[in-house]
Amino acid sequence: MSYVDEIYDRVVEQNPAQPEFHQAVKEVLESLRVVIEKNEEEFKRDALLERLTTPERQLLFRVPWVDDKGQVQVNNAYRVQFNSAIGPYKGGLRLHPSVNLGIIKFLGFEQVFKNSLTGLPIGGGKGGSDFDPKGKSDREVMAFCQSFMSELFKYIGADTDVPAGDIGTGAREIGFMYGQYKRLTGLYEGVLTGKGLSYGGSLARTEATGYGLLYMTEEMLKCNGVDIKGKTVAVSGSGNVAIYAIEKAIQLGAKPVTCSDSTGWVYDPEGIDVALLKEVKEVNRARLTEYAAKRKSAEYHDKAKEKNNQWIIKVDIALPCATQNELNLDDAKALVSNGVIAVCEGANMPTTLEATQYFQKNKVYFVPGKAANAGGVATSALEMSQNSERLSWTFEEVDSKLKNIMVNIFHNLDDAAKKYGMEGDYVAGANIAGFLKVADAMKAQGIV
Ligand code: NDP
Ligand code: 2IT
Repeated sequence: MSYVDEIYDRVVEQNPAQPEFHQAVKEVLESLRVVIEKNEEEFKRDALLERLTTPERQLLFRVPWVDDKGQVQVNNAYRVQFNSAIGPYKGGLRLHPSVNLGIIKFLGFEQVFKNSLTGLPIGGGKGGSDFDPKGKSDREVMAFCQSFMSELFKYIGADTDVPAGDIGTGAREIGFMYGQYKRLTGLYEGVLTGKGLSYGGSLARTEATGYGLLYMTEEMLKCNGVDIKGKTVAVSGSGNVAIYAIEKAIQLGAKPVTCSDSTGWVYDPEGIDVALLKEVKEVNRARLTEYAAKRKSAEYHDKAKEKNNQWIIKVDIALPCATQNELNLDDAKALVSNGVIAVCEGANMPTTLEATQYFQKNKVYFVPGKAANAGGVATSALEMSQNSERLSWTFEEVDSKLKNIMVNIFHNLDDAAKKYGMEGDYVAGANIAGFLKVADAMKAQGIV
């Protein structure tokens, strides 16, 4: 059995009931096969793949907090410090009822390669809890965040591990967590990113993941002779990533016509009204029914009543920006039969392995999340730089650095795919380019 296959079996055996983690490892290992097989003996002797697929440290802790009725609630929380070969652990905190150790491990594993691709000195980590901020009062969210940080603060720091936002963790949650970290440690340091502008946040971090996704999509299409202008776009999700993907798509002359949340989706043939979407989601924290009620051209589809989702709409470009495995083989078939040109992942692993392979077989340009959504963490690293030098850069400065980073990532993965004889396979290109830097740093640092 080859070393790559041996490692995949080992991961499945040692991490039972963690299907998302297995899936993320499988995708990466398949891409790395060509690289590993060239030098299998050395990689095997150094147990490089065992170390790469085993987190350096995994923290599991309970988070007790008191709800508005005086009832004590207890949530499970996690921080997986996956790999620090190229910099301090860096990655978001997810707050969603579906969170478990396997989900956090898949996200942490992906983050290692993503952060490497940015070209910036950040290692990979991820954390979160099964706490659901939806429907909670601000006081309840604060109680949770303070209790969560009362445990987490022992393990993080501006030079060791720097968490940030992810699903369910936005500016409000980061603010409460930052306040508690400062209170407990007395340190005013860049221990979290995605902070508010009044206390060390970076301009353009809010927009960065969505904008970066569009910079990547534009560059990838341009290199394949396609102009993004005038193209129709299906977006899923209506959170931080989706909103700013829609905003930048409009700025680039494309037309986003869908968005979604966990209860329904909207088809708006006139093009999504991004100002209205921000009001509904960012200000009112409401459902998309409110968007549809205020917008004549919008059709609302209730997920509980219909089997279909937004991927049945005929579009040129699909940008899944909600959550993992939200685009399956049937969805891929619908998109391909409607002539989709490109799929770029705003979320982490939103496309199943079968759907990804179907796109690639049908010559759809496909850019995986670890490259396409890297603008968020890259701008987090720019926030860390600004915090270290105690300065803040203008919006234009951060945005232009973000754009350069996304264009560079595309060329790095494109070149890696070509170098290993897989031209146009951006999944392989991203995994290989991300891996090579981490592997080199791990080798140089000895057996640790
Ligand atoms: P938000 O919490 O801001 O938004 C998430 C969106 O996805 C909401 O519209 C939410 O709907 C929907 N959603 C979440 N879970 C599910 C589910 N199980 N089924 C259906 N819909 C769901 O999160 P973000 O926009 O920050 O994150 C979206 C994705 O992008 C995630 O995969 C995240 O890991 C990834 N990402 C985020 C980055 C960032 O900087 N924020 C950076 C890189 C990647 P509802 O409100 O109804 O729950
Ligand atoms: O998945 C991701 O890259 C994020 N949620 C952002 C991480 C970060 O540290 O900004």
